[in-house]
Amino acid sequence: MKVYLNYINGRWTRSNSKKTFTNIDPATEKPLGKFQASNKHDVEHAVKAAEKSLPIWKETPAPERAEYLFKITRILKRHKERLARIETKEMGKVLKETKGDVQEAIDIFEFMAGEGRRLYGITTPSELKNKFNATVRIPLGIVGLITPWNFPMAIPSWKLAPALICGNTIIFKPSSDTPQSAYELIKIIEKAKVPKGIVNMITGSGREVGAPIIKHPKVNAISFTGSRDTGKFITRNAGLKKVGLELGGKNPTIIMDDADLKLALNGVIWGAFGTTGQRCTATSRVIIHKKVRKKFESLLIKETRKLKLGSGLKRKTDVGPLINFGALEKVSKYVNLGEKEGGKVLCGAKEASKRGFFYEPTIFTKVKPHMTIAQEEIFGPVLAIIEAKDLREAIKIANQVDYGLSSSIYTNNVSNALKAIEKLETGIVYVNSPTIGAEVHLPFGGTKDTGNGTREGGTIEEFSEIKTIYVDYSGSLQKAQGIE
Ligand code: TXE
Repeated sequence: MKVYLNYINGRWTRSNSKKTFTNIDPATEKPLGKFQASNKHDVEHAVKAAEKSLPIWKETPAPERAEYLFKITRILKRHKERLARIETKEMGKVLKETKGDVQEAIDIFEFMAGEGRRLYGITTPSELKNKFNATVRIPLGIVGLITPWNFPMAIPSWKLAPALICGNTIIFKPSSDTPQSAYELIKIIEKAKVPKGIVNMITGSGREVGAPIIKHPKVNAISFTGSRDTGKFITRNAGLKKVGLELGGKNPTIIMDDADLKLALNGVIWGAFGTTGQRCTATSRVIIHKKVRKKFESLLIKETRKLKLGSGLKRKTDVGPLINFGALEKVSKYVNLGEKEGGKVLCGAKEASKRGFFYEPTIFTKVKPHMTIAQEEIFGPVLAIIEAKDLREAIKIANQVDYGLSSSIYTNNVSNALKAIEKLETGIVYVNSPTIGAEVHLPFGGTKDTGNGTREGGTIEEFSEIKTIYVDYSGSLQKAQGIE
């Protein structure tokens, strides 16, 4: 079986631990390759490389840094089909979705390459004569990127591209469920001839690799996407580092009695069961006006039963497997809990195959807002339907969760739409489309427990800071605030 290596200081390197772990295909449970089970010594090695290359990269003009990003974009485009197949094999989601995942990587590298000729600061008048005031963007230094498995190429790219264009050097730790996608991405960065030491990748566990990155005194910032528990661990252990967190959601779709139900139906199916429900923006709650609940449910059951489970590599498959056995157990546990707490199963609620981590798309009705399946992130193909008597109540229910990532409303009434836009407490609101479907050039992130207020995507905020500049050309000592 192929053994994959770490990428440190421009060289493919074995871990100091001499240990490996095995990457598994979730559809077949077959091994795909062995990856380095790295440790804190590898992190140390990578930090040294990142430290050494930082002055060089920082001083490279941003438009020149951008040329590398354009190159990465071009190579990604050429390899899109191949990369999508690799992703599907190790992560499970269907090919059309992994193609979208690679496309997202292409888009963000292209967008951030353009940023190389912007990186805007501001100029503003001074309160004094003969004085010039401005701001410029500066890099943070060494940044640690820790990523999950559900968008194996898009999420790392969402972090790598802005971190690179802003002039940072990088220690990247991908999820151990999708190390091959990360490996392929780094191969492309190597092919684009990004100078050595600027991007370093180390595979391994959260405890052995993630934690040492988070705690390392020379790492200046952490950008993390993953579970709320790990997010909290980072907050407790990162000291004064700048930290960006994206920690998931419990995303509602509100369906009003004036909505186009066919449109809502397609949106809910895609939002709830696309990526087997394993998106931070997945639709996990439908909050529906009581007048249309029954009709919508019968349409939804019919369509959901038509979904074909199977290998994501097969053209006819709609829903792939869950990521691993732990996820399968977690989903089963929540479904049992949902039934115990009084939810009524409309379809699904069982494992779907002896081999592979398949679980049938599952719909609960008669769900009350306080129930566990209406509150906690399940991260699987499980949808809870909650009835509401009007828009006010629907919005109240929508907001009654700890998370605040994404929400959507289906309505043909413009006042309903605008009220929802105003009142929904999420970082992203969709009107007449599902809770998923972010575009890379818009800010992405959420309120409340979804994170710590940072945004990713079309913004460089997370990966740069601001230097404020005052130039006094009066030739005399001028004091601000009118001090004589
Ligand atoms: O996440 P973890 P997992 C949620 C979702 C899912 C659950 C568990 O509910 O079911 O999290 O998924 C690294 N120090 N989301 O176990 O553990 C880890 O190695 C440093 C939502 O995959 O948070 C991996 O690289 N790093 C989510 C990354 O953190 C640590 C996407 C994520 O792993 C670490 C994924 C530690 N102590 C899961 N522990 C979203 N927001 O979309 C783990 N890691």
